[in-house]
Amino acid sequence: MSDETYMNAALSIARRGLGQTWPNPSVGCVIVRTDSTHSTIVGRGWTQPGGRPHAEPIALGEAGEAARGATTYVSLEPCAHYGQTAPCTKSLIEAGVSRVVSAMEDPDPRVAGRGHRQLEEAGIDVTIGVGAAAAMRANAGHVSRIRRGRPHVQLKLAVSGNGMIGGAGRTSVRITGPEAGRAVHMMRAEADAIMVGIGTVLSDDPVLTCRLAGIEHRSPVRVVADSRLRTPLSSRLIQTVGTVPVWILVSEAVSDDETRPYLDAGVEIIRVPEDTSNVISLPFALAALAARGITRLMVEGGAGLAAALFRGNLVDEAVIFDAPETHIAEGTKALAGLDLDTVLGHDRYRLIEDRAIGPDRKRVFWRES
Ligand code: AOF
Ligand code: ZN
Repeated sequence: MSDETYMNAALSIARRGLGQTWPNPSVGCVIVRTDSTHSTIVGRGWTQPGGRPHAEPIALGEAGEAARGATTYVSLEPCAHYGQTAPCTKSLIEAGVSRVVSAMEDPDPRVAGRGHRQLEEAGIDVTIGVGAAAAMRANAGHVSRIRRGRPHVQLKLAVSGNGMIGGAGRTSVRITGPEAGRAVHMMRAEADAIMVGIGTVLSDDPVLTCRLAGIEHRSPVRVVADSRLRTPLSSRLIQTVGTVPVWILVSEAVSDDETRPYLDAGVEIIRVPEDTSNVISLPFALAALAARGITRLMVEGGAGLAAALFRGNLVDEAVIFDAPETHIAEGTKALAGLDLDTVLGHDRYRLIEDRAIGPDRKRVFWRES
C-alpha cells in the first residue's frame, strides 16, 4: 500500500485525540513493516489526553522489536525537544526505524524542522509532506495557536429553509434533524472549547456538553462571551460547572463584587479589553483563550457573535447545516445584517465538504487566507 494510505491511517487515528490534548496537538503515528511479500502495521499510537505521552512512543511501544527497520508515518513532525518527556526523535532513532514519513513541519519553535533534521542526521530516510493538506486541517488548532496566538475558530450554524437560525425574539427552535444533531455533538467532542454569546445563554439556556453515548467525557470547556456578566447564576451552564468547566469572558469594567458569586460557584472569569462598541474585543478574547491553551474553538451561536466574528475576519472554518424542510415563519436572520451566501461565496472561503445528512445538508467552508 502507498505512503498516502498509511498517512491517512495516521491522520484518522490522530482525530481520536482532537479536543483532548490541548495545549498540544493530537498526532497520529503508524509503524509499518514491509517484507518481501507484504506490509503490516505493527504499531499505532495517538497523543494521549492532556497531550502526553506523544503518539510516537505509544506506537513504538506497541511495535517493540518489530520497529527495527520499519517505516513510521506521523501526522506532524516528531518533536526534538526535551519537555516533560524525551524527544520523539530520540525514541525513533533508538528503536532503529529506517524511514520516517511526516505530513508536515511542526511550527512550534522548539521543533521547527529540527525534528526532521535530527532523524536525517541519524541516517534515517525522511519524506516530508505526504498528506500535507489534510494534516494542515488536522493540526489547524496547534498551528493557529503557535503562529497567530489564537485558536482555530470553527463556526457552526444551522439555517432553516428560509434563512433563519432561531425563532422570533431569539427564542430557540429545532432546525435540523437528529443526524445533524449527532454530528454537532461529535464536533463538540473534537473541540477544546465551545463558545456562545450571552444572547444564546439568555434565550436557550444551553448546556453545551457532548451527549453522544460513550463520549460524554469529551465535553469541551464551555465559554460565554458576556461583556456585562449577565449569565444567570441559575442557568444550566453555571449549575453544571462542577462537571464541565465554564469560563466567562467579561469586560474589564465588570467589578469584583459582580464576579464574586461566579468565582464562588467555580466559574473562571476572564477579563478582556473592550472594543470601540463597548463590548469585549474578540481578538483579545481569542488571545486570552489561546493563552490558556485552547487550540480548537467551536462557536455555536448566536447571530450577533457569528456576524461579529465574520466582520473581524476571525472565522477559519464555517460548518453550515441547511435544513431545507424547516420553515420558520418569524425568526432571527442568520447573520444579523450580513448575508451568509455573500460572506461564504467570497474567494477567501473554499467549500471542502458538501453532503446530505438525514433530511439536511452539511457544508464545510475553509478559509484559505
Ligand atoms: C510529537 N508527538 O504526539 C505531539 C507533539 O510539552 P511537550 O513536551 O509535550 O511538547 C509539546 C509540543 O510537542 C507541542 O507544542 C508540539 O510541538 C509537539 N507535539 N509532538 O512528537 C505528539 N503531540
Ligand atoms: Zn514528541
